[in-house]
Amino acid sequence: MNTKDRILKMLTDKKGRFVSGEQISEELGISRTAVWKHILKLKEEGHSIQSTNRLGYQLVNSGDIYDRSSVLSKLNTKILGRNLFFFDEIDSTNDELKKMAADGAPDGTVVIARYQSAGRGRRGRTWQSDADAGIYMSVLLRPELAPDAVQSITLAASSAVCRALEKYVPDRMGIKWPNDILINNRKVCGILTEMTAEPDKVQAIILGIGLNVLQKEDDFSGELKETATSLCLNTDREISRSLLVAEILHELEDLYLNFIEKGSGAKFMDIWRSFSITIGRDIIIYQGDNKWQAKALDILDDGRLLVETPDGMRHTILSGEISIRSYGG
Ligand code: BT5
Repeated sequence: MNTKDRILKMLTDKKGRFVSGEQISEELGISRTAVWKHILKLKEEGHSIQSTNRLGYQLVNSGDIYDRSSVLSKLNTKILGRNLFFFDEIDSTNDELKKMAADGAPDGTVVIARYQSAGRGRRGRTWQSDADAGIYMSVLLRPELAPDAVQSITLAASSAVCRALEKYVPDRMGIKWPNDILINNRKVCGILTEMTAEPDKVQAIILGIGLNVLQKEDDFSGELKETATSLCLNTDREISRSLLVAEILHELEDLYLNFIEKGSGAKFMDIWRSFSITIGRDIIIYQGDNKWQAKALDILDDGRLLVETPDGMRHTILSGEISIRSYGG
């Protein structure tokens, strides 16, 4: 294989993701200028290669291009994503959007990044946000709601993501309370909802969605090797991240506007329940240092989980972590 073909092979192996000029030059023992010349030749030959100074080169077909214009070209929402910011790199899309919200950004503003250097989960945990592997997106909502309605918005978000993903993964996908979307019991998506509010009124809800899309098994490190998965590891369908973003925003807008107009979350609660892998299961609940067993009976409209302990007592839980004892059983 000549050098040019080896470059094409490297790009093909990583299709849909960027390979840096530095990596190619090191692996093939050629200068970065030489890499660039070979890339030009490949483009002349008709290969569709996207290049950016910072990230390098990426083999694409038109569906794979992931940037602001490609998302906008697929968007069919009225509000969500109409004010759209797209970053190559950012600390956390939630943090960026929080600043924009404080500066008066409108309802429906969306921030997307290809890479997050400080992606966050709940309670100070980290969200692994490899460059160009996933969707890292935050949505600003400014509903006329009381602060305690925020948990409902989180349920609307997980329902919307499931609706967008179900054609890629028709079965084996489900929601673990409150917000983890799992495929075959491995986490593919996490949602981080944050809020600023006055005592009786929400000012801004920042809904952060982290979705693993193009990661291969080797891309996950540490505990995630056992616990995480990506969409492409579970589907044979072509995936376009810009289309997925547009689909998620479309589903979310549908559920959000329905919630606001009707004053009821019945629509997304039905969807949430249909995707739930929590209801009906024996679970372990972790709250602070305490850990207890129960059976999950239902989810209430405000997002609390209704459980029954072995002594027959019923309780509701507003927050915490659970693990499912009888998953798949
Ligand atoms: C979440 O937290 O699941 C919410 C994650 C939200 C991430 C998005 S990305 C866009 C926006 N900007 C941000 O900075 N954040 C949001 P939690 O339930 O606390 O789960 C965190 C745990 O999930 C970690 O402690 C790991 O165990 C696991 N984890 C981390 N990265 C993961 C990944 N890429 N895939 C699957 N699991 C992951």
